[in-house]
This record gives sequence, structure tokens and C-alpha cells, in this order.
Amino acid sequence: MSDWGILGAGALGCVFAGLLRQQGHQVSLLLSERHRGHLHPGMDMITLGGHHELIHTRPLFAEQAGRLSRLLVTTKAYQVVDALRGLRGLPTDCPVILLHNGMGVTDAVRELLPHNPILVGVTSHGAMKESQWQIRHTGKGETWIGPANQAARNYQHLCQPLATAFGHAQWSENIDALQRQKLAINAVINPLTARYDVHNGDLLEPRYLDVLEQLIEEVHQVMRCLGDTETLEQFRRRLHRVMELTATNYSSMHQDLAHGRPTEIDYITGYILGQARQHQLPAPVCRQLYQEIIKRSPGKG
Ligand code: KPL
Repeated sequence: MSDWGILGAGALGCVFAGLLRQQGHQVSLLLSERHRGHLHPGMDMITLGGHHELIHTRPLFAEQAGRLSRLLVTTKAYQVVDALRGLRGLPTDCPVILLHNGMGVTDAVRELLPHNPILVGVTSHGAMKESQWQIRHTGKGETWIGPANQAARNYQHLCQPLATAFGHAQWSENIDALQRQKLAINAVINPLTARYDVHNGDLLEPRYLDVLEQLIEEVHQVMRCLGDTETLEQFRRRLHRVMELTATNYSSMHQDLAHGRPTEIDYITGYILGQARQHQLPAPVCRQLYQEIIKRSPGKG
């Protein structure tokens, strides 16, 4: 069984650690400075079926990155570059798989690690942290990975162990398109649920119909300018399906705001607004939501 490193011990990173451990892989969890000198008990993972599983991972610190042979990056978008920059001696042949929400980070990672195979992953698994050492797997989804630089072209073999552990993982040569499709979903659900303090499924209630529809149209227009061929109706249907499937979940942006953490608004709505500007699209609902979320974010406003 192979060795996996996970950078980003949030809910999703810990659930992925648990799923890989269940298949017998060694998992090293890269921990930040504030964890140094503390004991690291096993994690309690609550599975989709509601069972508790004790998950043992190996704690690793930035200066031990030389031991890594494959790395899943599950930090928030705004932490990716600094977290990778902090690693000491990451082997140049270690593939790095970026799994954050939003867009606008990959260029900086390619520049930072010009020799490493860089891959982008898009996943729809759901996870929640119940407490520091307890995580809950809230939804099983698909995971797609694909190359983000030339060096990553021949890394399809990474899919097999991930598919076995996660239930699905597939290679895509056009991972950018899948990342944009996920971005479009996040650009609608995340700021609205955070703004109105509601579950994903609540957005289907009639009182949100107008704002939801306006936002869907704005985001769809931007996506079309970026080369997406999905029709407005197809996008609406895809979005409704996600809201139904994750109806009782709080979006990651809702969870971030509720816990006083920074959000990924700059990489989701901010990215859409940047593209809208370039294509001279007004996007007023996106802008309003951006300002409201920024105002409520820690250290802003
Ligand atoms: O990816 C998500 C997120 O919360 O970030 C969705 C799909 C909206 C599910 O909650």
C-alpha cells in the first residue's frame, strides 16, 4: 500500500485520511506549527452509515516534507500557496494534487513548484468537523483529477487507489472545465447560504427564488464567456440537484463564517467578479454578496 501525505487537516482532509487508512494506506497528516509539542490522538471518524471509526495517521511537520511521495492538498484556497511554500525539501517528483474550492491558485503553485507534477482535483464529498478530533463524512461524491502542468501528464495511476478509497475517482484531461463547473455551483450556493444563514436546500424555498435566479443568470453569463457550453437550463438543473442532494448541509462558506474563519469568497465570487469585469458584465448580485460576505469576514469590514 502506498503512502499519502495530506496538507490541510480540515474536515475534508481528515475524512480523506480516514478513507485512505480504511484501505490500509499509510497517511501522514502535515500539521501546522500550533500542533507542535502536543499529543496527537487518533481521530474519530463518523462514517456515512453513522459508525465511529478510530483513524490513526502519522503527524508530520513542514521540515519532514522530504519523506512525501504523493501529496493531497486540502487546505482552503487562501492557504494553499503559503502552506506549500512552508514545506522543506519536498521531493521534485512528488505529485501535488490541489483540491480546494474556487479558482485562481494553480498559476501560483505552478510557479512555486516548477518541477513537481501539479494536478487539480474536483470533489463533491461532504465533510464536517464536529470537534477538534472528530469528523463526520456527510456525503459521498465523485472525485476527478487531471494534470495542471506537463510533468503531471502521466499520473493517471493515482486514480486507482483514490477510486478504491473514495468510491469514485476518475482522470480528466480537461480538469479546468470541471473546476469551472464546480466554481459555478459554489458561486451560487456558498455566498447565498452564508448571507442568509441557511442550509443548502433552503435556497429552494420560494422566498429565495428571485435572488437565486438573478445569481444563476449572472454566473451562467460569466461561464459562457469562459468557454462553457452548458445552457442556462442545464446549469439550473445541475444546481438544483446539488441543492437537493446536500439539502441538510451547511455550505463550506456558511461553516467558515459561523466559526469566525476567513472564507474562500475571493476565490469564488471574487474570481467570478474578476472575469465579469474583463468581459464587461455587470454582475450586481455577485458584487452585493461579495461585499456583504467581506464585511462579515474576520479582520475585514
Ligand atoms: O462544495 C460545496 C461547499 O459547500 O463548498 C457545496 C457543493 C455547495 C456543498 O455544500
